[in-house]
This record gives sequence, structure tokens and C-alpha cells, in this order.
Amino acid sequence: MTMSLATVRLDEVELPLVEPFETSFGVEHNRRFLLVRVATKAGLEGWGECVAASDPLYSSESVATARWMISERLVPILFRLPEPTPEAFLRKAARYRGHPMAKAAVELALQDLRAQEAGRSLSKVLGGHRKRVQVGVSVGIQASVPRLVERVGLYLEAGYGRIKLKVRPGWDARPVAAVRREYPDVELWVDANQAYPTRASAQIRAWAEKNEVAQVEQPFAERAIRAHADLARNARFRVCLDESIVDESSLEDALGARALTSLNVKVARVGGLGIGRTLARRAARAGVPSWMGGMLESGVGRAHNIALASTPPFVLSSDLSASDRYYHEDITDPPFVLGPGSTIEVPRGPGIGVEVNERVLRKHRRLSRTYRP
Ligand code: OSB
Ligand code: MG
Repeated sequence: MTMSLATVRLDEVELPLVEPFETSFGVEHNRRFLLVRVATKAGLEGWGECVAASDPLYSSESVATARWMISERLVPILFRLPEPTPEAFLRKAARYRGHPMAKAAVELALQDLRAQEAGRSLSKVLGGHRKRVQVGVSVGIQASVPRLVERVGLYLEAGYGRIKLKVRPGWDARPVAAVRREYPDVELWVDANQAYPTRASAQIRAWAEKNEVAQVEQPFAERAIRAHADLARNARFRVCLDESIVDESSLEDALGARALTSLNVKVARVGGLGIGRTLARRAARAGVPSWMGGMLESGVGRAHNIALASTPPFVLSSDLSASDRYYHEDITDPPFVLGPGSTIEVPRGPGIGVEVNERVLRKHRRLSRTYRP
């Protein structure tokens, strides 16, 4: 089957968050992101989301660098491909270093398009075997400990079965202990986004074990593989890597050093769904469980994440919450809702299985450009 691309559209969108999301690296009130839409001459369309934020805080990419990369380098590659498959695109794009979030946005759109063309759900195309995926909620840093305890209580009441707290030096032992005291049985994870110096290792271990934290995510710098391995040795919690794992060789090195006992997979960080699946399978062979991380995606990115989370190597609960945990009004229909047992249903329709609502999209769109061959 030969597909021929007619247009590529790049939209910049700004969606207000239901509440600000604060991490060790900053606070977000609105989420600014890019959407890629690839359309074929036959009238099919595929959607991808670029999660790079306004500022390069989580990683080195930003909306501006991703917009440049996509419009000036990746779109021309797309129009030169004899067949616009995700694999053919990534082979050509590999010539350019870095920019995984920009590359992933395009790869996602091509994956959606290919599944649409086959008339199958993206989940099925990727080898998904689950009807529902297990999810949890990632809770940002709050103005006070009582406020955090109250927020966590509301999420538990809403039905979330696992809570991940954002931590940083000065916001760790006290809030974690308060949440544990109030909710003795909750499955509790923490994520520091690289905020700790390696000398803080013993303190982290102490408050994590005292409060029965099940998983500590990325406490140290991206390159600090040995520090993560030291923390993981004899720990009563899993050590999860997020920012450190950017490709196959970084995963290989980290596995070899025993620096992780859990893998956070984000398609944006590693450059697409294909490579995300490869990394999760590799980790599984080494006995390391995977789960899908999140970047406060809109419905487009969320749908992609849910599709990948439905495949066999994803065995821990993912940072994939219902649409209303992030946005009053999402840009896709229908909204994702939390189901029984802290799960979200995997869409069954062709491709990502949700529709982009052009009315809502136009309302929140700041820029839009359409490219033609
Ligand atoms: O490290 O997991 C992270 C959001 C922005 C940047 C980094 C991270 C996050 C989250 C969001 O934790 C989780 C979600 O999308 O629900
Ligand atoms: Mg993380």
C-alpha cells in the first residue's frame, strides 16, 4: 500500500491546566505544546503531540526548538519519503542529533496514520493485549503539607490507586510522612526530577524506607548512573530512571550497572513509540518492569501513551490520569475517564481511537502552519 502525504500541519496550542503543576524544576499554569497532523491524499489523518515545554527545564528541548526542528528539518524529510512509515522517517531523521521530542511528535503522527490505514487500533498494531491500563496520579509540589494531604485525599476518593509525589530538597521527608500517616495503605511513589546531589543518598534512603515508599524516581542527575546504582543496592524500594534513559545504549549501560529496578518510558524522551516499545522489552528481559510516564499530555499524546501502555512489558501503573485531572476542556473526544480499579479503557477505534475536536483546538491555538510537498 502506498500512502502519499498531502499536507503536514503544525499547530501551537496553549491549554490552561486545572491547577498549576509544580516540580523540582518549576511551575506550569498553562501547557504550551505542538500538535502535528499528517494528512494523506486519500483523506486519512494522523496526529502526534510534541511535549516540549516553553522552557528547557525537564530536558534541553523547548517549544521553540521543536518548532524549528519540525518545520525546517523534519517536514522536508517527510515529503521526500517514498513511503511515510514511522521507521523510514526515523532512519532519515537519525542524521540529526538529539531533538527526540520533535522526532517523536512526527513518529507518533505516522504511527496513528498507519494504524488508521490498516483500520486497526494503535494498541492492536503495537501488540497491545489489555482492554484497560492501570494508572496512578502524579501530584505536584503544593503550597503546604495540609494542602498536599487534602489533594491526595481527593485523588484517592476519585479512585486513583497509586500516588506519585513530586519531591525536592526541602519538600520530601515531611510531606511524604504526612501522606503516609493519613493514608497508611496507599501505594506511594516519589519523583525528584534530578533535584538531589549524590551526597543526599543516605537521607533519601532513610525517609523513603521509613515511610514505605515503593519507588524513588530519578533523584540524581541524568548522567549520575553510579549514584543511582548505589541507591538501588539493597534498597527496600525500586529505583526508577526517567531522564537518564534516552536510547538503547543508555538503557544498556544503566542495566549493566544495576542502576534501575524500574523504567519510566516516555515516547517523547526516547524519540517515538517504536523505540519506547523496544526499550520496555529490553528492560523486561533483564527483569526490570516498565510503566508509561506522562508529560501532562493533551488527549492526543495521552491516547498514544495508553496504546503503548496496553502492551505486555508495561506492568506497573502509569502516569496516565483522566482528562479532567489536567484540563477543563481537552482537545479530543471523548474524554478519558477513570474506570474501576484505577484503570483507563484503551480506545478501540482505528488509530489513536479518539477524535480531535477542531472547535476546541481552534479556541486554544496560538499558531498554525500548513506545509505542502
Ligand atoms: O518527571 O514524570 C515527570 C510532568 C512534567 C515533566 C516531568 C514529569 C511530569 C509528570 C507528569 O510527572 C505526569 C502526568 O502527565 O500525569
Ligand atoms: Mg519523572
